[in-house]
Amino acid sequence: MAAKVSAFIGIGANLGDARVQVEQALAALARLPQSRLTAQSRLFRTAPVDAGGDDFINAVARIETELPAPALLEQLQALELAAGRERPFRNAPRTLDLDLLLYGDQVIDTPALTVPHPRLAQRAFALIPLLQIDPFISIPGHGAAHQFVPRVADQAITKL
Ligand code: A4P
Ligand code: MG
Repeated sequence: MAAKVSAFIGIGANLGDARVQVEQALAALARLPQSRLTAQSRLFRTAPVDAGGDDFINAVARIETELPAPALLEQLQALELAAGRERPFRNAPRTLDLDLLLYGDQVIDTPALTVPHPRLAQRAFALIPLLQIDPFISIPGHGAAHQFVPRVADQAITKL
């Protein structure tokens, strides 16, 4: 049996009924193979960062998984597709965006996958829900995640 890894997944949506999309994504994450949903943040309304369109609904989920990171990314992309995600241009409004934020304490740098997510520490919409689940979580290579909060203090985020 493969070792279990604790992985954090960032969920975002700002097209269609974003709140429903995020809630359905949480339910879908709970059904991933070889995985168990062990924590979920509240839902947050956030102003777009480096993106246009409406406000986003964001959340973070923690799963315990036996899936290797590339297989987990494939599962996340299949869920995005099932939610009707289209990619007309980078950072376009999206029905559902699932990002692998952290995969245990692993550092992964391949063409398809960068973990920790390279923009995690700069974005309130990922950092704040992550810290709600685990205030003492570390970002491998960067140290305690909470130290980055003051740097994102200008980004609008409210709890639903
Ligand atoms: N990829 C590499 N590493 C990862 C990873 N750790 N997790 C690759 C997920 N994917 C990863 O992703 C493009 C490619 O990144 C994938 O094919 C995968 O192999 P994408 O989801 O198609 O493109 P994207 O989402 O437009 O780009 P990206 O880089 O995910 O954008 P960001 O940086 O995640 O930003 N503002 C608010 N308020 N809330 C948001 O949720 N999201 C974005 C997206 C911008 N502004 C936002 C929000
Ligand atoms: Mg993405």
